[in-house]
Amino acid sequence: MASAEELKRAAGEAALDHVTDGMCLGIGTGSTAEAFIRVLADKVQAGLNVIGVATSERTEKLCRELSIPMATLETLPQLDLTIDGADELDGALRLIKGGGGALLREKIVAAASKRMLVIADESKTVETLGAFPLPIEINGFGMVATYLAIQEAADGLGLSGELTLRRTGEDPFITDSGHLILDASFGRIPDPEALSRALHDVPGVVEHGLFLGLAKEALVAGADTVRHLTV
Ligand code: ABF
Repeated sequence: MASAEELKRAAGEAALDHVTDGMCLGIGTGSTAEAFIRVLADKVQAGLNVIGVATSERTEKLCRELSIPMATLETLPQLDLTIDGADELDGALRLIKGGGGALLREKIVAAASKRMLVIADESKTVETLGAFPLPIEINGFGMVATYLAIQEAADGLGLSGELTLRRTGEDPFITDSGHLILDASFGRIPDPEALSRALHDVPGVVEHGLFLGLAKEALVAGADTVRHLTV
């Protein structure tokens, strides 16, 4: 039985087949993305010519430590391909992301890319999104009002559940963009598009972890193979 680390590495290695010389790459956050970064760095050392745009300070730091040439969206506003992990993916390649706290920059980078390729181990595949609590990035001003407005919006869709302020130890977790995250345990989300629209209508919500219509391909590592899913 392959270990989780072996599955992540297998997905990362399979993603390399989609990286061609001269590409401008969006590079994701999380342990699967980091497995990809490490194998990408080996290829760069061997002469592969790419330039990366990071989706978090953590990713930026790792890529620079591994001598992967990096830029920012300011200088590279249109990317060829973003490779990133996910917390959940369904059959339509709708995703829940943000477990790593980087959803805002991840979504901006993915949207600035011609293609988004998700890399994940098979434990991330689900029939219906929602077992993983949905991360919602909020401004933080008037947090209680935002909290109540999110609950009301979800209630309007027949969803309910705990909204938990994400913490690092005792302190609220602060994203790279200076925001807070509420993790919403709504349970099964039968209509992610409707929830996405409802959340975007809540003042104070900066972004959420539903990635809809962004990923058209995924590499899913299982015990003895890496499946290439497309929609
Ligand atoms: C990041 O990767 C996050 O959006 C997502 O939560 C995380 C998945 O992490 P891992 O690959 O470590 O399971 O893109």
